[in-house]
Amino acid sequence: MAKIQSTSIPFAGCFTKTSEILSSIKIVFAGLPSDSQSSFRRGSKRAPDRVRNAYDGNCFSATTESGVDMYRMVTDLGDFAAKNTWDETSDYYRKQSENIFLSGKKPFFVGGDHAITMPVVEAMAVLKEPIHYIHFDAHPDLYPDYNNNIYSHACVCARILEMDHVASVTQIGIRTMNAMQQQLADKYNAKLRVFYARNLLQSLPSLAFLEDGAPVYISIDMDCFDPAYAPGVSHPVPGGLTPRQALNFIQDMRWKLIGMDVVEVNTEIDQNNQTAILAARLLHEAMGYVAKRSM
Ligand SMILES: [Mn+2]
Repeated sequence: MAKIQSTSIPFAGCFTKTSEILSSIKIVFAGLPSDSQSSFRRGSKRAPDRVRNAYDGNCFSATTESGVDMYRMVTDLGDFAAKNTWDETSDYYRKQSENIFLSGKKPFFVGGDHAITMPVVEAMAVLKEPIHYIHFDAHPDLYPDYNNNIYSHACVCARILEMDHVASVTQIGIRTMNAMQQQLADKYNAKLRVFYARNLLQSLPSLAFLEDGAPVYISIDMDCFDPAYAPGVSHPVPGGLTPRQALNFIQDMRWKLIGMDVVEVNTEIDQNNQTAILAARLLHEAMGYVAKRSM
């Protein structure tokens, strides 16, 4: 019997670590494995490596759905290990992100819990232009604080709305709005748009208010999807989006994508790497979008 190939090819063969071609590569990948700000279950800190290896090149092609060959097009920077406290971790993630943005590279991150998005978005102030933040999530993450923690993963959008360089916040897939979070949504109604999952039965909104070429950062909490498609999340909420809707949204974008993260893949409760593979698939498609626009 022939020997079965057992070594995985990380991320469908899109990754490289070769330093001599680093300068020509504008797309970078990094893991932000911190789950200390998760309010309920932990378990997203092992997601970066799971996402790398579950999206195995023995099974998946480096060419995206929309036909962009990403073979060895992405530099894998490895994981930025969490520090002892969230303050230190946040500071570290902000500085690493600032360096990436200042060097003109487009980062694609895998968390970690959703808190990792706060320092990354904060870092975009170095770009000296207003940026637009798109937040895929079941949850509005609009608590002023959660259990006295203002940097909880339940406060991500509350903190991002406070940032002056963020021109708009758009939430897609929401299905857990409550009175306390609605109060904050009302306060920021000039800056915030909320699209509820119950109204998103077909294509996702094209966001006509965002001009062609506008600088956009996308954060995808995997619990935006219906738990049928993404069982490996800490807070599964029935009635969510489909992978098809999100992939089409990415393919049909009209903006300058300056970076993206995928967060809240909980490897402890994922099933057959279904959630990790979907996370990789979304990143792959968005990387292809960036590569195509810069060709
Ligand atoms: Mn969420």
